[in-house]
Amino acid sequence: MIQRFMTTAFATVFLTVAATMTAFAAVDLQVVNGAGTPGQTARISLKVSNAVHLTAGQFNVSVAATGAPAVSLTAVKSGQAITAPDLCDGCTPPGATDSFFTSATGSPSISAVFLLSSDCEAGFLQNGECTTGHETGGISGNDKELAQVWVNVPGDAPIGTVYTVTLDTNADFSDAGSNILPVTVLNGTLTVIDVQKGDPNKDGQTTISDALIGLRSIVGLITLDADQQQAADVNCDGNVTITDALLMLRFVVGLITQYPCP
Ligand SMILES: [Ca+2]
Ligand SMILES: [Ca+2]
Repeated sequence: MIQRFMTTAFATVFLTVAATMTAFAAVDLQVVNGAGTPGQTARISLKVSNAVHLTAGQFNVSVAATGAPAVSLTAVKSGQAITAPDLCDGCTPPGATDSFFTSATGSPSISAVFLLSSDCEAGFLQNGECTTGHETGGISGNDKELAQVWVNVPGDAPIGTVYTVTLDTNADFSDAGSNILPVTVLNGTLTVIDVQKGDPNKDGQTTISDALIGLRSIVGLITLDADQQQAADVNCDGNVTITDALLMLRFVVGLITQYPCP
């Protein structure tokens, strides 16, 4: 009797462990809330967390607001996490359309498919399959920018409009070992703004490009329009100077998270 109980107990433990080993943790796919100005292109960032050698998947993004003019989604492009030359074949710098990223265009929703390389540690490839735990390809970690969704904000979109950005994964993601990974999505928003501090190129975020615009205007290579002048004057002293450019650079690298004035 005791022996049968023990056998059953061991079998239960074994099955539980086996089930745990084959159940993969969900990858989180998140919309980073963004902003855009009317008549300009905004980039909505999609980040993944809990990724372990994420190599493939597909998703759909919709951007809509009740009663507001419809946006046009022009492309899904590679994110900052996809920079390593060995991460995919034929990769180009972030923001470019990569061969591994295919997307449909031109409507309030867009679908994309991505496929990264799935490498294996030397000596662990047997019969064409990589031994579990020895995959090396794909994206791993948290807060990795998988993609940027490029959105044309309509010229007549009222300031303050909040578009809802909805994600849908109609197929599970998979890892370098071809294991199916469940996906948890977190939706976000795209807010229509007039002028955003630190964003003279009006793409909804501060990047190195904005700091360079400030620097180029300081040395007279370019002339800023009124909106750009207001966006690049991040300390609100009425002029665009080296101080503003440095503040934007500090923002880009994360040394500051907000500007001295709104
Ligand atoms: Ca910008
Ligand atoms: Ca200034």
